[in-house]
Amino acid sequence: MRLIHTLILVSVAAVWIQLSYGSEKKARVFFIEPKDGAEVSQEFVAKFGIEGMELKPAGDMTKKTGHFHILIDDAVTPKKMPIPKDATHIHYGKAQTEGQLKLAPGKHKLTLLLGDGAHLSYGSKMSSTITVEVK
Ligand SMILES: [Cu+2]
Repeated sequence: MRLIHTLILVSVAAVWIQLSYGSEKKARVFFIEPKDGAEVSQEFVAKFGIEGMELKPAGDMTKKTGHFHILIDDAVTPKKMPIPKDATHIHYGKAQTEGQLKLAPGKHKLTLLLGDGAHLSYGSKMSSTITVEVK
């Protein structure tokens, strides 16, 4: 009887660890639109997706939450570093899940990056980069 109880406890613990570790590991951000390599017009709407973490407006310091940023032709801000606020680093501090972009014709690299309530980068693990061809 005691052995069975121990076995049940161990398997419950194993499932719990797997679930919590699994969700942590799976957290990601991604572009819903446009798709990588897509042709877009100079003004277009980008849509953002997130899994395993939650969106909160800037200023909200709840753990494992944040807001989106779009980096235009720029490198991912290193983890825990402040994401600059300039023409190539756009903040979606109201927890928006889409934004209108205006780009010059040609090839552009767009990086979606999650930052916390204080605009500190979650690093490359919480980023996603695509290339678009602006007509
Ligand atoms: Cu920000």
